[in-house]
Amino acid sequence: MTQFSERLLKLRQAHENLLTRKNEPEELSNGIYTRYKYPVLTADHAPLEWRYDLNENTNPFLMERIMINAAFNAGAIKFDGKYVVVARVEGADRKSFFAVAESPNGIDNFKFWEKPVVIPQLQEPDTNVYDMRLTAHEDGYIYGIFCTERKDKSAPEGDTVMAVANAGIVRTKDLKTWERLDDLKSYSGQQRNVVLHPEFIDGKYAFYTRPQDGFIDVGGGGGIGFGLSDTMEHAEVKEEKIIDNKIYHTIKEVKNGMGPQPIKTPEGWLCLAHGVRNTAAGLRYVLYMFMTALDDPSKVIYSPGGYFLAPKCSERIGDVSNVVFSNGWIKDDDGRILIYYAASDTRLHVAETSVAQLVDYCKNTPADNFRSDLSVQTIINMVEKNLE
Ligand code: M1P
Repeated sequence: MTQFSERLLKLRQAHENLLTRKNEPEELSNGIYTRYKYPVLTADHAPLEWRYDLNENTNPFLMERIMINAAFNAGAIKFDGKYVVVARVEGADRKSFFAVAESPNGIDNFKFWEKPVVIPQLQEPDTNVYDMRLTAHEDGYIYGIFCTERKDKSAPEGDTVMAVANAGIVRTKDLKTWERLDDLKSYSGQQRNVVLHPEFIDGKYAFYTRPQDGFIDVGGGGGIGFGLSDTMEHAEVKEEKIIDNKIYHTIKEVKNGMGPQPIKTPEGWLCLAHGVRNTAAGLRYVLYMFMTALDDPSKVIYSPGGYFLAPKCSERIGDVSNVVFSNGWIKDDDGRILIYYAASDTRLHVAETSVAQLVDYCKNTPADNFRSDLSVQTIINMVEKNLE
């Protein structure tokens, strides 16, 4: 056996072991959801064929020719009985792209499809694309709303950082061929974290938005907005109503953004979002939840206080540390919900819960009263109830 074949065998074995590793639930959960021990997707899950030239003549050292840096923020959908995620994969060249991975059970054995997703380009190409939210809309299409980033044309000469973010839109019926539609047109600066609601509202397409003044800073904008569009082919949101604002001294003090497409329950729409606050060590991203009215998804009916899920242990460390971010979850017919959340812009994890647990969480978690003395009172109320 040549050195090349020996190395290839080892690489294939290690890859197979990683892909087929059984995941394990944490022993004692918080009762709200159960985390699983191993990430479901990492950079190392990328197929060897993406990374190595497997021809001994042209790659005698069997070097990695294309390095993959991370696999994280993934949209998710149950498709043909499989648990499917469309992950944000980032190469060593810093470019993100989308790739589909599927699993038979949603908690392990995720395997990328043969090739990454091809996103057709508009007249002005995307420089970078990321964070796709998947919505199976009642119009029959699966839509992917993602962030498209391009250099800011108004940047002063020599500024190599200024960028503009907007919502790109694709649709598909098979997750293989994606039709590109016009980017979302809105009138409130830049957009990131845009999500399509799965049902028509007043006969129109409904979008959750996140208006922002700058690329990183939301500035005077921010909050989760809600707006309607007549079409998807030329989506345009003329008015955005802020339905969940950023608030001083909370987990969403700096900014927030919708996570995945909301999940319908008999008691309202379950919404998962991320909130960002500042610390001496930089921004901290956590997940939080709220519920909106069944007949009016722009009306928040339950708003549990504080975070729902925050970075823990190894999740805290990565390319952008102290971040959890979710843009995908899947509801099974029996009410089980799998939440796909990424840790520190590096790897993708899963947590398991159910509709019943999340509705209970939203209805019965005390709301934020915005002051320490009132938080103390909330605890005392609970203690007194327990002493009764
Ligand atoms: O780095 C943390 C996250 O930052 C952005 O989210 P937001 O627009 O809310 O600040 C996105 O780039 C996201 O992909 C990333 O995980």
